[in-house]
Parts: sequence; structure tokens; C-alpha cells
Amino acid sequence: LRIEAMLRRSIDKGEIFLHYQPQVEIDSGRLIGVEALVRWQNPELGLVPPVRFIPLAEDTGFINQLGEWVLQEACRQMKRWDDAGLNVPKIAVNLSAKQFERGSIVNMVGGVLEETGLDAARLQLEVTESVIMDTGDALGFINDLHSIGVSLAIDDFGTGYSSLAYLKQLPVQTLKIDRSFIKDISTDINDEAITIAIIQLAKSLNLSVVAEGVETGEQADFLMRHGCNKAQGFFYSRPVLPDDLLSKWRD
Ligand code: G
Ligand code: G
Ligand code: MN
Ligand code: NA
Repeated sequence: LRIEAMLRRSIDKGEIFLHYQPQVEIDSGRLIGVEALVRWQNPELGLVPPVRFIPLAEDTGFINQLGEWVLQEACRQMKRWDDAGLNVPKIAVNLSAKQFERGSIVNMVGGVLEETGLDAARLQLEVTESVIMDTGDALGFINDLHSIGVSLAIDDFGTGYSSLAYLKQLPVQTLKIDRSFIKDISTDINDEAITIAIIQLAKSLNLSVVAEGVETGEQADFLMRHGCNKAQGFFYSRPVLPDDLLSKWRD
């Protein structure tokens, strides 16, 4: 309960900030985007991981405020990188199921884009399969988001359940292969088979595919050999602060 009260005040106290993890084109090593990942640094609690405070934020409704703050900050950061001469083509921001419940998600996203001036084509929203399958009228919400020009990625793909018929109908652009499949890609034949199947599925549905949790060059080679040329993971970079991205990627 006390942590809940602390979380409610976290934004105003300036305790919330974002890390950014690069997404890379495997063969060229080019930076193709970043994923924004929220952090909470509290004087008493220290650095609280999102797996601990996102569920709490969801249960208390604070996720709506937090989600809007994250999106605003992510869009503003794109402007700062632009001004500093770093080309970050695209930013991905995670959305939780609770943010779809109020029905005003499109207004929120549209409002933030207008206010920050970020081109909608440079914003990608990440949702999990369960967000899509469990949200009433997900198709409607996703169509609305698509109509204002933002793209959508399905996060943690392969760990939830989603209907392929549904997937075909949705204006989704990207599948992100969950890192649990990538982890043992060179030793576990089931993980290999699943990864190859997801890449093939993406190809046949004309979707882009990004592998998550790439930690080794062998994993990157495997992915490239099987037709996935986009990756995110510690092999390329951990999630970092904006200035670290600048110093590593600006030429
Ligand atoms: O960075 P990592 O520990 O950084 O993230 C753990 C989990 O928290 C991931 O599943 C990620 O999707 C989720 N997460 C990170 N940032 C956000 C955010 O801004 N909003 C939501 N809803 N989830 C987030
Ligand atoms: O669920 P989502 O994909 O949004 O989660 C992102 C999470 O994955 C973050 O917690 C991030 O720190 C973590 N992550 C990113 N790259 C790697 C990696 O290469 N290995 C591992 N183990 N975790 C990673
Ligand atoms: Mn994600
Ligand atoms: Na993921």
C-alpha cells in the first residue's frame, strides 16, 4: 500500500525515466529503431524493475497516467535526437491491456503526437497477443491507431495465443519473436523450429519480424540465415540512456 502511494507520486517527483534499447539490422549493423523501456528510481526503494511496478500500476489505474507520460517522453526524446543529429528512424512504446479499457487510446496517442510533433510513421506501439485477444473490440482500436498512421508490433510473439485468422485481419506490421525462443536457438531443436516457423509466418503474412533477446553472434547468424534481418538484444546493446545512444550511434 505504501509502495502504491509512492508510485502515484513518482511522476511528479521526477522518479520515472526511460531507457532505450536499439533495434539493429543484422547484416549492416544499422540502427533501425529503439524500444522505450520505463524505469522507476526511488530514493527508498532503489531502482524498481518494471515487472514489479507495471502490474501495480495496472491494478490501481495509474497505468493510464504512466502510459501517457512514457509516450510523451519517448516522442520528445525523438525530437532531441533529431536536433542532436542522430537518426533514430523509429521508436517502439509498450502498451498494456488496461490502457485499452478506457476506449480513449486513439485520442491519447493522437494528442501526444500532435503536441510533440512526432511523425506518426515513426511511432510503433507494442502489444502482446493477449492484449489483442482479450480486449473487446481490439480490431476497432487497432484499426483506429492504424488510421492515424502509427504502426503496431506484436510483442513476445509465440508465448501467448493468437488466432492466425485474426492476425490476418489486423493492420499489424511487425512480429517480435519472444526472447525465450532465441535463448537456446543453437541447442534446442524445438526452439529452432518455432523460430523458423515464426519467420516464415511473418513472411507469408507480409509482416516485418524482429528477434528479441539476441545475446550472441551465433544467434544473429542463425536468424539471418533463416530470413530474419532485424534484432534487439544484449549482443547489440542493453537498454541505455539517451546520451549513450548518441555516443554509440551518431557518426
Ligand atoms: O526492461 P525490462 O525489464 O526492461 O522490461 C520488462 C517488461 O516491462 C517488458 O515486458 C516490457 O514490455 C515491460 N515494459 C517496459 N516498459 C514499459 C512501458 O512503458 N509500458 C508497459 N506497459 N510495459 C513496459
Ligand atoms: O517484453 P519486452 O520485450 O518488452 O521486454 C523487454 C525486456 O527484455 C527488458 O526487460 C529488457 O531489459 C530485456 N532484454 C532485452 N534484451 C535482452 C537480452 O538480450 N537478454 C535478456 N535476457 N533480456 C533482454
Ligand atoms: Mn516490448
Ligand atoms: Na518481448
